[in-house]
Amino acid sequence: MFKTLNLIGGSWRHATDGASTVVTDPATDAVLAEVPRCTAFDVQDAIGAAAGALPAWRALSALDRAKVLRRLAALVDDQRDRLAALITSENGKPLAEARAEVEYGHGFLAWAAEEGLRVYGESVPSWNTDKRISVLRQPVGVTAAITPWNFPLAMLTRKLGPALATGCTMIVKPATQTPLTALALGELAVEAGVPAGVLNVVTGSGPVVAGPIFADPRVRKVSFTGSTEVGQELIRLSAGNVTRLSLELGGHAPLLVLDDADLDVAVAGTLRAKFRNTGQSCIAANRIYVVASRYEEFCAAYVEAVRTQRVGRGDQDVEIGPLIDDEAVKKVQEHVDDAVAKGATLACGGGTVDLGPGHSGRFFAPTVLTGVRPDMLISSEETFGPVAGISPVDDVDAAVELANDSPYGLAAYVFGRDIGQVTRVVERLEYGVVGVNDGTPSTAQAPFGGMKTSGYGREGGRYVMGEYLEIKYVSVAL
Ligand code: TXE
Repeated sequence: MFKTLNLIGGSWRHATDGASTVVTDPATDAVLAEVPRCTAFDVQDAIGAAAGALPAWRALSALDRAKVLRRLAALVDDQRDRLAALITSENGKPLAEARAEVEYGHGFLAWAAEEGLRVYGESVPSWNTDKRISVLRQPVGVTAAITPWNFPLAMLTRKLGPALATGCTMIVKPATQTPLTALALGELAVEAGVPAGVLNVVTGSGPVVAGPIFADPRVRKVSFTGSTEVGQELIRLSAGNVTRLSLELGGHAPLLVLDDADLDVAVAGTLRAKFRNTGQSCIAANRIYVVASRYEEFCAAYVEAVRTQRVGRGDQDVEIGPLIDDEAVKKVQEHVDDAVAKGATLACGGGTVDLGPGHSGRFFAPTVLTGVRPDMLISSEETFGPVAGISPVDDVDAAVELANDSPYGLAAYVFGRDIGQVTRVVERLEYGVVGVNDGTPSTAQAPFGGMKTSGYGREGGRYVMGEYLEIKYVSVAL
């Protein structure tokens, strides 16, 4: 086990009032650890530590910061088995997926370390020949990250890497269900030589942390990944000090299977796009639209593939782990029941699976519903579970129209072979990420983020660096 106390200003601390919360394994209900339930004073201390560490950290050369981040990335890589086991124990995901998350999360640190060396300013030719215009890009300052439980490591490294690379300091608040991975990363950061106060990790309730963060004018930026409702609350809280925000919120990804799609590629891609992380992903394919000419064939092959998915504890050889908590089970069941009541056909699954002693009641059978219509909850709300809803569509235009008919705009998928048709569809989709014959498009080198109520800001690639940089224009009269 890694550290289980809060990291504030380089020291490991209990909450000021001694309060703590128990972290449990969603697969077994076993108690994993107790972590502090931080108070507003702890958060204020963390802000003070981050502000105190800022001048020295931003004054370092980008190369010196890169050296620290490279060491952190190397430590994450060295500790991948321990980290993966920790992710599986607190999140429930199958070990193979936890390992993939560590590799994916490591990528953001490795990428940011090098991208931080390429934060260029600009010299702009002035129309006034007696003036010189230059543009500087400087760290925004103290930042905060509020992260979700579905990818406890990767959702953090994609914020932490660029923040530290650009010369910002950070306060991290992980999800209450999965604080251990964030604390482990804090421990590795200390070992890598991240100076005291540059990274602080506080565990506790969202509102308790958000209050002091948005009330303090020294915190210049907050990066949040989580639900749209909480994102909207953060927008309101950010008004007081006009705190900068990046928001990666909910999604309701459409997946289009076109008339000339390769069946095997479409089935395998849709399986990953829907069931990865037991469907608890903001880019999960929640609406599968198949053109009528391929509908029966696709549904038959897909149901057969879904039936092979093994359900069980993440430390066993399975594809589907438990849902994160009882509330999630309730919501997923409600969505399935609503769809069936409104006329969808249950092709497989449909409810929780009893795996016997030593297992919690949070295992939900991989489920496929066919004949799904827009009035069903599953068509508009994020199910966040292993439930695939498939609908037939007349043609490609109808598919695009339905795909765009959503308040969300995070990810979309297209399966088809005609490059012309696929290109036109991609250009019409109102989504920030599009996978073409690709069910797993996320990677550290590419910008990830959404449109509409899925939020704003981009994480990954060179684009994320701008999220942690201020632009300063300097005019010099000669
Ligand atoms: O998210 P929350 P929850 C979606 C998904 C899921 C639903 C609810 O549909 O079923 O949201 O999940 C912190 N001020 N996504 O309840 O509440 C919280 O402690 C400040 C999509 O877990 O948004 C955690 O650290 N912070 C998503 C983080 O916000 C607050 C991933 C996310 O929790 C807060 C997760 C507050 N008032 C859920 N309230 C994605 N985009 O991948 C909570 N938090």
